[in-house]
Amino acid sequence: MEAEFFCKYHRQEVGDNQCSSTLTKHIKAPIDIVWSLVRRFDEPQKYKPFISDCTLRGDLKVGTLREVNVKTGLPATTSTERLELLDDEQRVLGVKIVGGDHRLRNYSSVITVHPETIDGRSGTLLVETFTVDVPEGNTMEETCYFVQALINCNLKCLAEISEKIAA
Ligand code: A9S
Repeated sequence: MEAEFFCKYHRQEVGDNQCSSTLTKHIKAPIDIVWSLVRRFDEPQKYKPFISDCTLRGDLKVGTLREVNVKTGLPATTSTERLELLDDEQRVLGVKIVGGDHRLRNYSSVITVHPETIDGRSGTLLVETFTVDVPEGNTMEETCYFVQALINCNLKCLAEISEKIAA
């Protein structure tokens, strides 16, 4: 991936009391399968294991909000999220969390997907960067660890589902 592409989409302004991290996932499935799942802002439950369902207010365009219902057992029940960017050419998805009964304030995420060859087969490199406020009473490390663990679960499920479709 070119450096300017990375800087354009994955370099986020990080405030003093925020944490930010970039995670990657190598998926043994063609990019079109992976992107077809990632781009569905209206159905995050397709691959996110903690989401039970989602209601979209409007259609798939910048500014549209979704109401996400979270499965029981997590420190949240709902999350309101805004579609910031959906580019099918560059395969970029940008989402901001704007509400909900959780503790992730000013959460912003960008996902980009890139074609690559894995074991001589067409695969996908997924890159996800997030930035979020460190909640009162938590450390930067705790916050980063918590969010990275959740995203890694999402990406593990995304890879499993994509690889099953590709098989
Ligand atoms: O959904 C994502 O892409 C990433 C995260 C970190 C979502 C987290 C979450 O949905 C829970 C899983 C419910 C955890 C929200 C918004 C808050 C949480 O506390």
